[in-house]
Amino acid sequence: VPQKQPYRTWYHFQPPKHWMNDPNAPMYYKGVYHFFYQHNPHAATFGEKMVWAHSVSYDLINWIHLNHAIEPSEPFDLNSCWSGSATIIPGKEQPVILYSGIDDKKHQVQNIATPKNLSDPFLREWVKHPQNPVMTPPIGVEVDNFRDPSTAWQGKDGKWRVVIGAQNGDEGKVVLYQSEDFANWTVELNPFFASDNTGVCECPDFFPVSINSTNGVDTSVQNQSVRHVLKISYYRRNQDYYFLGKYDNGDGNFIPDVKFIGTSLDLRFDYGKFYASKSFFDHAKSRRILWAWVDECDTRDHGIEKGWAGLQCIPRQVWLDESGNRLMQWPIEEVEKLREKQISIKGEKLVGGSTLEVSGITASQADVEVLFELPEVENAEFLDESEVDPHLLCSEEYVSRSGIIGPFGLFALASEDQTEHTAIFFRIYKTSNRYVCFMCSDQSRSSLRENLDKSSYGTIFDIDPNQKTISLRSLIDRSIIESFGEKGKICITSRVYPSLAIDKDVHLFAFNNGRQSVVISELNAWSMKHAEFDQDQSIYQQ
Ligand code: DQQ
Repeated sequence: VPQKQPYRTWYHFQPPKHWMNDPNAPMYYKGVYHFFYQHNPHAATFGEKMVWAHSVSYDLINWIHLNHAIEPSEPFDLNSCWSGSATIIPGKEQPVILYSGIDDKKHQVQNIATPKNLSDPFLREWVKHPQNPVMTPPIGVEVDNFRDPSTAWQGKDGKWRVVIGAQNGDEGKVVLYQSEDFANWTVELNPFFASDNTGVCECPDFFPVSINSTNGVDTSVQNQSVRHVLKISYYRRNQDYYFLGKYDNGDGNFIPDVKFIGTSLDLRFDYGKFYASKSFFDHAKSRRILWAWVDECDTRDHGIEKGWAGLQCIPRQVWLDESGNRLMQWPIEEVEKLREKQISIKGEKLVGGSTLEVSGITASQADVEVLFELPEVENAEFLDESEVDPHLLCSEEYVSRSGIIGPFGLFALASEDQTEHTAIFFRIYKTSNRYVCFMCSDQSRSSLRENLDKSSYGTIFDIDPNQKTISLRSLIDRSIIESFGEKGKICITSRVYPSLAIDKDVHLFAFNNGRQSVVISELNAWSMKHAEFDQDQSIYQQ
């Protein structure tokens, strides 16, 4: 792995080297957080013999890497150990992993693995169940599109249920299995969820959220004070979507509030680079926590050259907002332990066309929170939504082109003269019947380097006609920026590879390209320290 590593992160989870993709079986067990992930131990590219790598932590920020937990070894997983989830069996207090195997016939089957030694606090060794595979592709599902078992939940009837991602022709499916003993599973013939011409549903996640608390609830909770979330990774769109709805295992099915429509109005955890996400219930702190794979936006060859590929987002707490119609996310509070050297700016006016440098922190690894005061929103420019695709409004020419209220926000990972910068910004419009705000992350000027994916991300959300402020938080870490608008109502994660804005040459600016002034009511920024990544002494050299 080359010495010069301008893009490796200081505080985001990544393996010592080579390729990482999906989060697998994240869980909390007896005081230890476990994180497993899809890993190619031989190269910085997705491989033919994927393994489950394994790390443990006491705070979800500092990690100890262990030996791989599950590797191809049997006819039912000889050609790879693909994604899956953990379920803590009550009573026995034993974690059980369900994972997808690519078997010796290249079919996708579901297997069980359990800890070899429950008194090992790190659960270093896992053994495969003698009855594997416990699920093989059912009728109506393609044998190479049947994968990614979720965490299981127990219905009021005591039976276990689990959902699996699948495809049948153009139809994406989420298939439901049931079991009395967690070893013998039977398929439900009608799909738990289906969506036309979306392609395969990957990494389904199904969990309850409380309607009157930001606390998480255990996966099996079913009562009047929860709603349910079904999340799906759509392979064809390379994006994660979620549906809120009603579920009662009595009548068996999940009834989503709305259907998938394929526009920016669909609900997504994150409107940027964010895939294969998976949640778990952290009962130590009563939190629902979400992990997601953040892939690279540079070329395969550059991944090979730099010797690694793939990050995870900072784990996020997830809860239902007051409206009950969307989820909120926020970086776990533990990440704030890395903050040092705080600077504050208060009551600073940003007139149209101005930028203000946020100096005094290491802008290459930073945590910045801003509260912007808005001018009267009825002065906003008019938007005819029927005329323009919201995504276009986040594209390059809109950042430079001034509006009335916005674009305003941050230039992150910026070079001193701003020839390189990633713009994270808001822009307010009024439409025929309401006021809306765009939140965008525009990577088009993030780097002078070529052959990078510099597409812009963004989405639109309603605001109150007398809205006075808008907040933004960005976690900046050398080649990843995770942005949270309106306290986590809208999240956008981006990957950038600056050629000038590296380490001490990185700057951070607040900017306002709108004709109307906005005020930085309060801005707090911190340098972020390294998180600790150690190797367990029992690890064999890969
Ligand atoms: N990645 C895994 C699959 C899953 C896909 C293989 C999603 O199990 O469907 O690494 O990124």
